[in-house]
Amino acid sequence: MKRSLQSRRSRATALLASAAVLAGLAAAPTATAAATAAAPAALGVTAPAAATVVPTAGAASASIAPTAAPVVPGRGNTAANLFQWTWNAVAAECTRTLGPNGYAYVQVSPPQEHVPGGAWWTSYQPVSYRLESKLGTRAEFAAMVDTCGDAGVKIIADTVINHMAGADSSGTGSGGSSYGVDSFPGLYGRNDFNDCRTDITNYGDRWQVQNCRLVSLQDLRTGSDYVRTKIADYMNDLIGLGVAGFRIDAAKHIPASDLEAIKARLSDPSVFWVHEVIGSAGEPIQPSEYLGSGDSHEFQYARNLAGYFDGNIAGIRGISNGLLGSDRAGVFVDNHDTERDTHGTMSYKWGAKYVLGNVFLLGYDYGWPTVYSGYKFTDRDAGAPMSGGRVQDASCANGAVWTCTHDWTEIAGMVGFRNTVGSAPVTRWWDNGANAIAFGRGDRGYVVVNNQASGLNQTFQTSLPAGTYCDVVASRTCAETITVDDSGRFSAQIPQYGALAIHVGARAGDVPTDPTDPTDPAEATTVFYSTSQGWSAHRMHYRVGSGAWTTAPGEVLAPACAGWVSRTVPTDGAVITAAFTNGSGTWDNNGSADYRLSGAVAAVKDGRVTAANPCAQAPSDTTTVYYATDRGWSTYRVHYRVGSGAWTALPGEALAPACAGWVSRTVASAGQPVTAAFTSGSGQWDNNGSADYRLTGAHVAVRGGQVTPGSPCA
Ligand code: LM2
Ligand code: CA
Repeated sequence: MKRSLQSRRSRATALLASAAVLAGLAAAPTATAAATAAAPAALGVTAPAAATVVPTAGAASASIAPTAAPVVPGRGNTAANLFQWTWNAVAAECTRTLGPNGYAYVQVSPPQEHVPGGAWWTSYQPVSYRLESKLGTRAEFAAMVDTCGDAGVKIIADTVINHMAGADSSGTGSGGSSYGVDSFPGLYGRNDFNDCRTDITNYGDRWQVQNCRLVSLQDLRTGSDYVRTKIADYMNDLIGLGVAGFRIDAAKHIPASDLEAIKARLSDPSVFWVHEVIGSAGEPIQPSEYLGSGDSHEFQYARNLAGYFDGNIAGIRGISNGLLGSDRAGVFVDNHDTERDTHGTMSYKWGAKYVLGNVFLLGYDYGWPTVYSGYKFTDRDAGAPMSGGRVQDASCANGAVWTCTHDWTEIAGMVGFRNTVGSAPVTRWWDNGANAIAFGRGDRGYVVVNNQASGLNQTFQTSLPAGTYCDVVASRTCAETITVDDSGRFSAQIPQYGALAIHVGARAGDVPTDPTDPTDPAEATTVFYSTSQGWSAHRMHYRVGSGAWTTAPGEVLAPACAGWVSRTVPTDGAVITAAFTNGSGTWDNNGSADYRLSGAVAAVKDGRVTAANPCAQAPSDTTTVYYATDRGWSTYRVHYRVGSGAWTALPGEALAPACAGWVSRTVASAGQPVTAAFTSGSGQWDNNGSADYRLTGAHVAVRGGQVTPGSPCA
C-alpha cells in the first residue's frame, strides 16, 4: 500500500476571502442581542418566546415530521447535492454514477422560475412557481424524476418559499413572467408580503429575522392562508411529479408554526423535509425548533468537522456533542453557501483533507449525510457556464468546471461502505492521541483516517470475519486488498493524509457488480492463468466443491489478454480445486497442494492467487496526458499523483513532444484518476486555478483550462 492524499495547500490559503458575506448566512450574532421584539398586533403574528423549543418524537405534529430521510431498501439514504446541475445532466448522472454508486437521493437546485442573470443565486429569487428555469423545463424536470427513479435515486427539491425576488429588481423571469416590486401577477401582490420592508440587521431579534427582508428579498406573509395555500400548491405540484423530499431554503426566516401549517396542507404531509436553519450560538432561532415539520441541517457539524481536520482528529468522536440527535440532523462537509462565504467549513479547495472529511462524514454514524458536488469558482457570485439563458449540462469529463465530488473514487467507495454497514454501531475505536483515528462499524466494516503529514504504520483490531477485503477508498477494482486474520486483526500502512475502508460487501473476488446487493456470492469464477512459463498450451484440471474432477488433462484455457489465458467456471459460490498443465506432462499443482480458487476472479501466477482481473486493468493501465504547447514555455512538466497515491517529486516529470502543438506523457494509472498540475519547470504553473486537473481514461488532453477525453494527435 503506497497511497497518500497529500495536501499541497495550507488551510489558510484555501479559505476563501469572501467577497460578500451575506448577513443572514454568516449568522454571527451581535453581542448585544436584543430581546425578542413582539410583532405588531395588526399583523396577527405573535412572536414565540425566545427559548428554544425542542419537540420530541411523538409530539402532536409527529405525522408531519418523520425522522431522517427514509432509507431506500438495500441502498441506505445517502444524498448527493448536485448544485446548479441541469435536469438533463442530473438524469444522465443518476444512470451513470449516482445509482451505481449507491446514492439514494439527489438534491437539486431550486426548480421554480427565477430572475434572469448569470449569477448562481438567481435560483434563489423566485418569480413564479412555474418549473421553467435556467436548469431546464417542466418536461425535463419530470423526465429527470423518472430517469433517476429508474436508477434507484429519489429527488429532493430545494424550495425557496420565504421570499420572492429582491426589491431591487424587476423585469421578466426565466419562464417569461413579468415581475416587479410587490408585483407577481397572478400569484402575489403587495398584501402577500410582510409589512416590514427593511432588511434584517439584527440576528438577535427573532421577529425581525422572520418578518423583514433577507438581503432585500421580498418577504412572503407566510402567516396568511392565501400564501400558505400557494406555497403548498407549489410543493404539491412537485410531489405530483414524484419528488420525494424538500430542502426548505431560509427556514430560519419563516416561523416554525407557519411551516407546520404549510406542511399540513400537502398531499403527503409526511413527505421528507430538511430545514435550512443556520444555527449560531446565542441566536434566538435554532435548528431544534423546526423538528415539528422535519429534520434540520446541522451546520455546527460541518464547522466542527473543519475544526478537527484543521487541527487534530483524535477527539472527533465528540463532534456531535450538543448537536441535534443523530436521527434529526442533516449533515454535510459543505454546501453551496458554506463553500463560498465565511462559514468555517471545508470546501473542495482544501484538497486531501476535504476527501478525508467526506470519508468521515460517510463512515461515522452521526446524521443523514449529503455529499456536496458543485463547480469550481474563484468569483463568489459566478454561476456555472451558461449558453442561451440556460446552464450548460454538467459533465464529469469536464473536470475543469465541475468538481464531481460525488463520483470521486474515495467518496463513491464510502457510499458503498455506508450502505453495507447500515446502522451497525461504531466499535473498536482507535486513535493515536493526535491526528489518526480508526473505528469499526460492528462486524460490517472498518475505517482508518490518517490526518497526519506522515504515514501511519499500524495493526488494527476489528470485529470483522477473517478474509481478504477490498480497500474501497483506494480503488473501485479491488486493486488494493487488506487481509483480516482469524482474530480480526490487520496491519496496514496508511500514507500521509490517507484513508482506508473495508467492509463485508466488498471482499476480494467478490467484486460487486450490483451495489444494491453487494453481498451476492459470485455464481461463477473466471480463472486466469499466467502464460509466463512459456507453455505452448494451457489446461486446467479441476473440480467444483466436492464434485467430480474433470477428465485429465482437464479443460483448455483460452487466450484472455497479453500474458494471460482464462476459463469461466460456473460454481454457485463453491470453491474450485485446480491444477494446471501444458497438456503434455508438465504440471503446476501448487507443490502438490492444488489451488483453491473462489470469487468472481482468481488469477494464478508464480504460485500465487490474486482476486484482481489482470485483463480488466489492462485497457486502463495507463493514461496518456496531452498538454497544449500554446503557453510558449520552453519545457513542459506534469506534477501528478495517481488516485490517492504520492505526488511526483517537484517539479514533476517531463512531457515529450507528441505532435504539432502538443506534448505528452504516459502515466501508469491502473484505472485510477490522475490528479495533475502543469509547469514550465521554472516557476510558471497551470494548476487549474488551484483546483488541479482530474484526468481519466486512456488518452486525455488539456488545453486552455479545458479537459477533453481522447488524443489530440490521433
Ligand atoms: C439561503 N438560505 O437561507 C440560500 O442558501 C442562499 O444561497 C441564498 O442567498 C439565501 N438564502 C436566499 O435564498 C443567495 C446569495 C445571495 C443572493 C441571494 C438572492 O448568497 O448573495 O443575494 O441568494 O439571489 C443577491 C445579492 C444581494 C442582493 C440580492 C437581491 O448578492 O446583494 O441584495 O441578490 O437582489 C440586494
Ligand atoms: Ca420571512
